[in-house]
Amino acid sequence: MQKFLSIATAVITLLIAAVSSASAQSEMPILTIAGEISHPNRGALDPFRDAFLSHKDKTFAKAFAFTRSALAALPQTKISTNVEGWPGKIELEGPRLRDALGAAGVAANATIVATALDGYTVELTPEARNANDWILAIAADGAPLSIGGRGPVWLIHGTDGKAVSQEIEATWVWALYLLEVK
Ligand SMILES: Nc1nc2c(c(=O)[nH]1)N[C@H]1C(S)=C(S)[C@@H](COP(=O)(O)O)O[C@H]1N2
Ligand SMILES: [Mo]
Repeated sequence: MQKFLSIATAVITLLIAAVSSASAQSEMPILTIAGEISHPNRGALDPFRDAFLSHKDKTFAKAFAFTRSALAALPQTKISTNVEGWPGKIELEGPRLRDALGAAGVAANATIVATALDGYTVELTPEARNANDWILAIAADGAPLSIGGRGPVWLIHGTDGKAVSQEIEATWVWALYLLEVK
């Protein structure tokens, strides 16, 4: 009986280990926070595995890679915004930029460069970050953002449904995949 129990315990332990290592590898990261961070969850850029980043001449010694579930596990905020030329008001949902940066251990006085898949970049100073309630939207009107759409992540802030200037609109980054901490 005792032998059976210890074998059963060993099997369960192995299963748990298999499931947890599978879940650690089963979902792709969609947003990387790279550079001067104090809570990295991955190491330096690997030119082979990180081919896209490498092709874009990025380098970093450490980073925090967020899967969509990890972003969805942070407290979620909804904002609404409306821009001329859009079909109407849209509601965006995701974690606060502040919370994601906090999880990665980004200093409050750091400047951040946000880069999208199409190469569009926006620099966010601490002042710009604090001036608005920025979110890392992962869904719009209840539907997940997609790659090929405005995903994987849309860096944006609310405007209380009011119209915004082109200047403000230009600071919102859709197709975001990289935040570099300077
Ligand atoms: N990835 C990405 N984000 C972007 C842009 C872009 O070209 N690529 N253009 C910016 C500018 S200049 C504006 S005005 C708005 C454009 O939003 P639109 O796609 O609805 O025109 O997104 C901003 N975010
Ligand atoms: Mo624009």
